[in-house]
Amino acid sequence: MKIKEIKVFVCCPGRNFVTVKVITEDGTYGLGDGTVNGRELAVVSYLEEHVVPCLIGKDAHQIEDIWQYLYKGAYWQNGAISIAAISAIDMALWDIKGKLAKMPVYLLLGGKSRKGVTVYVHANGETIDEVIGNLGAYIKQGYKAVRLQCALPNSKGTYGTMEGKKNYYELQGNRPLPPENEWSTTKYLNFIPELFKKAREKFGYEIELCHDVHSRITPIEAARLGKLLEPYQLLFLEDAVTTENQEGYKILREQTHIPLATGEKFNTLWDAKEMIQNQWIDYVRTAATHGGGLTALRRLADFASLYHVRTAPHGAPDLSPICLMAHMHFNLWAPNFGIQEFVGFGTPEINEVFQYQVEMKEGLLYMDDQPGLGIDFDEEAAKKHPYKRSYLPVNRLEDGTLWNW
Ligand code: GCO
Ligand code: MG
Repeated sequence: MKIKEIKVFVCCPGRNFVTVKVITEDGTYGLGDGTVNGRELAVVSYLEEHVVPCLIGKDAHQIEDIWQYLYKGAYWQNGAISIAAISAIDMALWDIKGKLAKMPVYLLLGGKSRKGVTVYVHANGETIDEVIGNLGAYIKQGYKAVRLQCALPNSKGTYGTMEGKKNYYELQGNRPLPPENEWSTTKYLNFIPELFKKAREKFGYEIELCHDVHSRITPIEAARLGKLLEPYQLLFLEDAVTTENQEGYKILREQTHIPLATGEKFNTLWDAKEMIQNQWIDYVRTAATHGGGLTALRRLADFASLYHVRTAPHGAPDLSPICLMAHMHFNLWAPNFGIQEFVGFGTPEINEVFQYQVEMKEGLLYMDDQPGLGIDFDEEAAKKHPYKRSYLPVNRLEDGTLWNW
């Protein structure tokens, strides 16, 4: 089944998304997400200039060969932009394969390992009381796992909080230049354990809790945080330390028994190889959009399963609903699936552009069985929301030193 045309879209229904549509000679089409937050047009250009011309006329069924062709064949294997482009094509090809086979993609992966997909949602806030209030509301709705993030008192912007805005999706759109946040590790380490103490005092130990450090501290500081948080029995502590140096997780692992998660920025299995095979982490959080699509995630999950590492795919607002749907299939299949990050059902603008059906019951997400990934993209609706240049914030220490955001 020959590939006839590939269209690349970038739209901003509240935030920017890069969408790929691969169309075959019989008119069947598949969709993929290639969004790299703050660098969207680099992926568009990589696809349009360097990928699309090579794929016209190729057999859409040969997913593995196309993956290798775009990865090994480029010579420049790695990198966030090129992998996002490969990921988008890969998702679209699985979507096509499912549609042609008249089967949901999870059946092609090997079938269901579970009835639904357990998710964790985000309770954010400007104060501990606000976070606890939001946590209570999620528990009432039936969620079984919640990530807690709280603004540091007297700080200029804290990751994961809403800066007083209501809509978490909008927050990451429309920033024509990078805003600047401020960071103090001392303030953070002194403050954050109180959040979890209060959460456990109020809601007990049945609700699963997690927290994202966003790679701002060193291994030994993270070890201290891990110890401080141990009494509150987190499901996991995410991105305690940057991952360029995988050995950082060894130090952390030796000091604390808090479960560790990382991987949202991994582009290949090799980025995670040492941490997984040494069992320094418990959850690998790589997303289909940033880790090479379903073809690569499948391989990552199988490798991780040898070492008791579970999958917990990244599901931030900058991953489009196409990625969410790809994850639904992956999560239903992966025997070592752990949990899916979930930021909710999308705004009316997002849902006007992307049509998909997921439903939450008692903390698990379900979808209807549809051929392929089960999502559609409305090109006309997307045109109403043109791309807006937008950046993630940058972070500085109180003395002005540039820090990880
Ligand atoms: C998460 C992530 C996100 C990232 C975002 C960057 O755990 O959900 O850390 O919030 O910051 O995806 O684009
Ligand atoms: Mg994260």
